Amino acid sequence: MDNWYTEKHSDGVGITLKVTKTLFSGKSAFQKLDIVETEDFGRMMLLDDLVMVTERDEFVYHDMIVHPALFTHPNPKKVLVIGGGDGGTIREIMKHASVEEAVLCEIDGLVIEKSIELLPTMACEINGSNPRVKLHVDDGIAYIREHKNSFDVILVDSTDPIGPAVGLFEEDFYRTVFAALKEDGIMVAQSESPFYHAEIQKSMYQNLRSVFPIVEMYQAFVPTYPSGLWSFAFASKKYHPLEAFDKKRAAARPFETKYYNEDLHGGAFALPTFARKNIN
Ligand code: AG3
Repeated sequence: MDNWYTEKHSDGVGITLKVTKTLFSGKSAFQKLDIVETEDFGRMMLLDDLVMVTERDEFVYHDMIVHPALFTHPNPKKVLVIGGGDGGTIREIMKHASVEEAVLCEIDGLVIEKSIELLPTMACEINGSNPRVKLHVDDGIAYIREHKNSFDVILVDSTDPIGPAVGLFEEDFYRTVFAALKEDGIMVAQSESPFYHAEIQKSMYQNLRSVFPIVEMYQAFVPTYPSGLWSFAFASKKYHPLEAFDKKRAAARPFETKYYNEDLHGGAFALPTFARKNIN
């Protein structure tokens, strides 16, 4: 008897993966958490029945939430991740030698604990082995309120705007992020699918533009997310992601990336017309 898991993307469409084993299934104070073994995509983590990561395609999302900002900022030293309890985002940040300290502020301690136990290829830098990484199990909104003018880069690695992540898409939150960034700081937030989440994107980009002088959307292909076409919001006080980008530095990076590269950096900001229209 086969066991298939479906995340519905609309009332008539979904993505279905064959599950060979359940590794963990439980509930925290915030959400439902499942980690399963799939036939084709390695281990997969679900929060409230939505696909968060799979071992096979997480490199796309984690490369793309981190490297565009860290190669645009000329010297990122202090980086904050809000959410991101699986550790994949921190793993990519740690490849940048300029970064002296990366803080992970994740609201749900169970996500961190189970990722360390069951998703070691992602959680390899949040297991206590790296002194450059600090963990805070805390509400990201409360945390940044208390850290003004502190970070070069803030990455918002959240779930969809339902449950604990709702506040992370609001204008008030972006004002708090703005204040927590240094004078030339950059924020990147995952910004859902241009194909399925037009309404969310419209209000999210409007909210961002009322706070940040530079706001651009860029995209990446994540096979297991709704429609596969995923996006990120690049919001910046000073550095434009294309004009301030040092292509030579990105090309000379002393580490491997599986999706990001210096040519893709520019290409990712070129948007399909329907997506560009929706947010402008
Ligand atoms: N962040 C989740 C993106 C949202 C996925 N949405 C969905 N499947 N409906 C991923 C966290 C990775 N560090």
